[in-house]
Amino acid sequence: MSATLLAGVSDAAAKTYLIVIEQMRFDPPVLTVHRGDRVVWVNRDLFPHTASAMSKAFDSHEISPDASWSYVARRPGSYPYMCTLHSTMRGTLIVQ
Ligand SMILES: [Cu+2]
Repeated sequence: MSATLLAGVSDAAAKTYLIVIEQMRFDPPVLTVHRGDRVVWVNRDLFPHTASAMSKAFDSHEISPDASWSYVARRPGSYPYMCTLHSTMRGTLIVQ
């Protein structure tokens, strides 16, 4: 396989990242991804949470216990987000 083809494969390889919601926290609280990557929030608490960008760029709405919500990051930027049900729960998604 040529170097050009290898580079092409590498560029196309979007990754998937997991953010665990547990004990009223987003873990990790700050996550940096690249454009095209997928971010999955999984709720391991016994009650619903949301991952809602302050800018409204994304909003999971309620994620039930043991459920997850995924989002493909398309636009570069820094996106602070919160749980609209528990205003102390904050995180930041950084898209490069
Ligand atoms: Cu919450």
